[in-house]
Amino acid sequence: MSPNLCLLTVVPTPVRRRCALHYILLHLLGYKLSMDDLKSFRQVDSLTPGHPESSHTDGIEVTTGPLGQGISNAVGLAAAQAHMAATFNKEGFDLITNHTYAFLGDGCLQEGVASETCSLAGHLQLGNLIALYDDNHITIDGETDVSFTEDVVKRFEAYGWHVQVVKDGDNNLESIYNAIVEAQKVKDKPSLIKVHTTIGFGSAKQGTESVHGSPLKADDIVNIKKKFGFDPEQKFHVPDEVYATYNAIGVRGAEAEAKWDALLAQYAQKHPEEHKELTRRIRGDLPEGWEKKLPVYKPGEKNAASRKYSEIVLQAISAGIPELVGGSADLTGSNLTRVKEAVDFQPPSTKLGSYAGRYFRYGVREHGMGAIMNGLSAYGGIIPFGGTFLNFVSYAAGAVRLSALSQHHVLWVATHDSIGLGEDGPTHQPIETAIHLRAIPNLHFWRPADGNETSAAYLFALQAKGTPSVLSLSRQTLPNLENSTIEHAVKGGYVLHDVEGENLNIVSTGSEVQIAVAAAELLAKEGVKTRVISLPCWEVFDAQPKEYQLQVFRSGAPYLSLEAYTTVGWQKYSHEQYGLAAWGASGPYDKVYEKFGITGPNIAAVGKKVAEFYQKRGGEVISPILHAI
Ligand SMILES: Cc1ncc(C[n+]2csc(CCOP(=O)(O)OP(=O)(O)O)c2C)c(N)n1
Ligand SMILES: *[C@@H]1O[C@H](CO)[C@@H](O)[C@H](O)[C@H]1NC(C)=O
Ligand SMILES: *[C@@H]1O[C@H](CO)[C@@H](O)[C@H](O)[C@H]1NC(C)=O
Ligand SMILES: *[C@@H]1O[C@H](CO)[C@@H](O)[C@H](O)[C@H]1NC(C)=O
Ligand SMILES: CC(=O)N[C@H]1CO[C@H](CO)[C@@H](O)[C@@H]1O
Ligand SMILES: [Mg+2]
Repeated sequence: MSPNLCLLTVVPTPVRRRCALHYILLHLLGYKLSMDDLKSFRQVDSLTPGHPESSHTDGIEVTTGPLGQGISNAVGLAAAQAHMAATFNKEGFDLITNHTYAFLGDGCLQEGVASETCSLAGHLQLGNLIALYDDNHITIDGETDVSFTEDVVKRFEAYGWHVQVVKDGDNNLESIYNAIVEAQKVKDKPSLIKVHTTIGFGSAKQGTESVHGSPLKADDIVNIKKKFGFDPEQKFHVPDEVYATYNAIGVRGAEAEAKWDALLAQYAQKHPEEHKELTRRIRGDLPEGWEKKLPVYKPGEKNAASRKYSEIVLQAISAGIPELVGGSADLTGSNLTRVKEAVDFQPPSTKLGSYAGRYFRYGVREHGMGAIMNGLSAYGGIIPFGGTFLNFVSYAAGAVRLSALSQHHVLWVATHDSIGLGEDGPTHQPIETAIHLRAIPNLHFWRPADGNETSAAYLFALQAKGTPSVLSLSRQTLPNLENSTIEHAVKGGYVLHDVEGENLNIVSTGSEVQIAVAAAELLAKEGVKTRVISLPCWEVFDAQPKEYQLQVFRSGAPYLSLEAYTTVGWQKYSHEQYGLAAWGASGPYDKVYEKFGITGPNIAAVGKKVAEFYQKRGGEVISPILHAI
C-alpha cells in the first residue's frame, strides 16, 4: 500500500494557484517532490505539470484539469470507500475508514458533470465525502454575477447534502477547521463547506479575475510577502520551522500508518481469507484461473447479439472476480449488464441494496458515470464497468479521455453499437464515435464479431491494468463465425478466412464481419478469391510484432474495409473503404443495412469492382500497413 501520510484523499480543482498549492503541500509533507521540482512548475518533463497527473506525480490521486472532473472523481473515491468498507471491515476491524476531501471552485459547480455526480452522492448518502467550495465570486470572465447567481446552498441541500457556510475564509482559519470537524461527524450525508474567500488575497489585484491566471507583478509580490511577514528578498525559501511543522504532520501520518499496518496484520490472523482477498485486490491482481470461466462457442452455435454474449461473460465471471463492480446509466435491461444474483450498491436505509452491493444505479448520467468510475478505479481494489449505448459514451467524453490519460482500469459495456440498433434512428446511431475512441491514446476500443471475440475482448480488457476499454456490442443477432478463436482475437486482428492467391481482402469489425464473410463466399463463386480479416481492436493489433501484422496484412491484393461507421481512419488498413457517408436512418435494422448497401451481395459487387480496378491498373499492390516511418 502506498505511504499515506495524512490518511486523506485530496482532490484538487484544476486552477493554477490551487495546483501550485497542491504541489507545495506535497513537498512540505514529504512526498517525492523536491524544491527543484517546484521550481520547474509547468516545464516540459517536470513532475509539476500545469495540472496534476495521477500517473505522473507522487501523491496525486486523480488527474484533474477539466473543471468538474475532480469533484466527480471524489464521489467515486467516496463510493469506493463505502463499498470496500462494507465488504472488508469486520467487528473490531475498522480497516477502511478514509474520508475523501475535495476542493472545488465556481467553475466546477457550473459544469454539468458535477451536478450529475453530486446529485448521486446525495442519493447514496456518502457521509465520508467532504467538499470545500472556494466561493470567491470570480471566474476567468470576471464576477460570477454575469452567469452564476444560483443559490448553491439550496441546491446542495436539495441534493441531500449537509451544507455549512464559512463567512470569512481569508482570515478565520479556525472556522474552516471547525466546519471540517463538524462535517466529519455527519455520517449519512456528503458535506459541502462553502468558504467565502477573496481571490488573490493580499495582492493589490485581490478580488479580481486578473489574479486567476496571470502572475503577479514584482512589486505586488514584495508587498504580499511583507504583509504576511516574509522576507521579500527570499524566493523558493521554506523557513525551517515550517518544514518542522509539516514534518510533524508527516510523522503523525507515519504513526497512523504503522498502526494501520498492525491492524491489517491482526486482520490477517483473524480473517485470513478476507485479508488475502483485500491485499490481492489492492495489488490489482486478478484471481487465479478466472479466465477459465470465459465462454467459448462452437461454429454455428446459438446466434446471439454481442450484448447478449457480453451478458453471458459477465454472468460467468462475476462470481469469480468480486472486484468487478458494474452499473448502468439507466439502460440495465437493454444493456444486459446486471448479473442475476447482483445486489445494488445503495445506502442500507433505502432498503434497495447495501454498500457491499456490486451494481450501481447511475441513473441517466453517462458523464457522471464515467467520472465516478475513474474515482472507483483510482481508489484501488475495484474494476468498474458501466453500461450505456455506444453513442452515449460520447456524452461522457470528458471523463473517458481522462481515464486513458490517468491509466484508470475502467470498462465501458457499450451496446447498440451501430445503425444495427434500428428503429431508434440516427440520434442514437453512432457514426463518428468509434474513430473518436480509437484516436484516444491508451484506450482500447473493441468491436467483437461474435461470442468468442466477445470473450476475447473481456479477457484482454480485464488484464489490461492501466488501460480503459470500450466494448462495442451489437443489439442485433450475430452468428458464431468459423475460425474466430479467443487466441486469435486477443491479438486485436487476425485472418478469419484465408485463401491462397487472393484477388481481394476485406477487413471488417463486429457485426459487419459476417457480411464480409458472406460477400467473400459470393465472390468466390465468381472467381474473385477473397480473404477476410477481423480487426476487433486496432490499438491491440498495432502493438503486435510487425511480422505478425504483415502476415495478416500481406501484400499482393487490395484491401477493402467494411464498417457501418464513417470510413475516416480506415485508410490506415485499407486501399478502399466502405461505410456510411453521413447519418444513419430509422427503421428495422436489416432494412437500414440494406438502405446503406451493407449486405453480402452489395459488398460482393463493391469488392469485385475493387479487385478489377487494381488488376487492370497493374503493378504490385503493397500492404496498406507498409510505410517508411
Ligand atoms: C471543462 C473546462 N472548461 C474550461 C476550463 C478553463 N478554465 C480554467 S479555470 C476556469 C475558471 C475557473 O473559475 P473558478 O473555478 O471559480 O476558479 P477561480 O478562478 O475562482 O480560482 C476556466 C474556465 C477548464 N479548465 N475546464
Ligand atoms: C485509505 O486508507 C487506507 C488505510 O489508511 C490507505 O492505505 C489508502 O491509501 C487510503 N486510500 C486513499 C484513496 O486515500
Ligand atoms: C471458439 O474458440 C475455441 C477455442 O478458443 C474454438 O475451439 C472454437 O472452435 C471457436 N469457435 C468458433 C465459432 O470459431
Ligand atoms: C477455417 O480455417 C481453416 C484452416 O485454415 C480453413 O480450412 C477453413 O476454410 C476456414 N473456415 C472459414 C469459414 O474460413
Ligand atoms: C439480466 C437482465 O437484466 N436481463 C434483462 C434484459 O432485458 C430484458 C428486456 O429488455 C429483460 O427481460 C431481462 O430481464
Ligand atoms: Mg471562482
